[in-house]
Amino acid sequence: REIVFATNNQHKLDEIRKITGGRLRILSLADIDCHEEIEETGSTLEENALIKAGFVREKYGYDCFADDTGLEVGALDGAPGVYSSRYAGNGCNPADNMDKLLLALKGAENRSAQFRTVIALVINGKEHLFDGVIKGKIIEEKRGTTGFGYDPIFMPDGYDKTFAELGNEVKNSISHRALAMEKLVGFLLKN
Ligand code: ITT
Repeated sequence: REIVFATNNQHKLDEIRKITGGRLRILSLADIDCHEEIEETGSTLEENALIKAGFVREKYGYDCFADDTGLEVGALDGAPGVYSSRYAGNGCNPADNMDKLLLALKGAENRSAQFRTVIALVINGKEHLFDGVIKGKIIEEKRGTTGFGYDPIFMPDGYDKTFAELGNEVKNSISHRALAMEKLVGFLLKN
């Protein structure tokens, strides 16, 4: 089975392809000659995931899914959440985002956080949502080099290493994205 994954994030594409293995053929936006930025104007992960998948369905005619992910920090009432990619400002890089978060949590006792991924699937004229959550904590400095985004400061519960230290194989077997993706693959293989 073939389906388009609407993302401009190469790391997400790599992870999704590893998670699905041989079960689905994942086409990228480049594969369908879509080189547009899709504006994320929603105020929830669900809305943004639906905007991205719906855009490709409407403009390019492909069945499609999209992933919107946020890091939700307990002591910050769930921030940065849907704003995770621009926490330190539009066009900022992951290091800026992590520095801002470490500063916001300086001296904080409650360092609990979770990654949440929402996957929206638009297929046969219908929309479906799948989600995945992993709980953990924000450590006090960056550690590790694998993965992307906030991985160097996020330590999943039950581990004493960050996602960026655990490596791709471990991350892809327990992550928010893997949990949401397993639901999507299960749905597609059943329907
Ligand atoms: P899209 O094209 O798919 O929208 P994006 O990078 O803009 O790609 P999001 O809107 O979902 O993705 O933004 C979420 C931000 O959270 C993203 O910029 C990353 O820095 C971070 N992020 C997402 N998934 C992550 C993961 O698995 N580990 C660490 N950080 C992650």
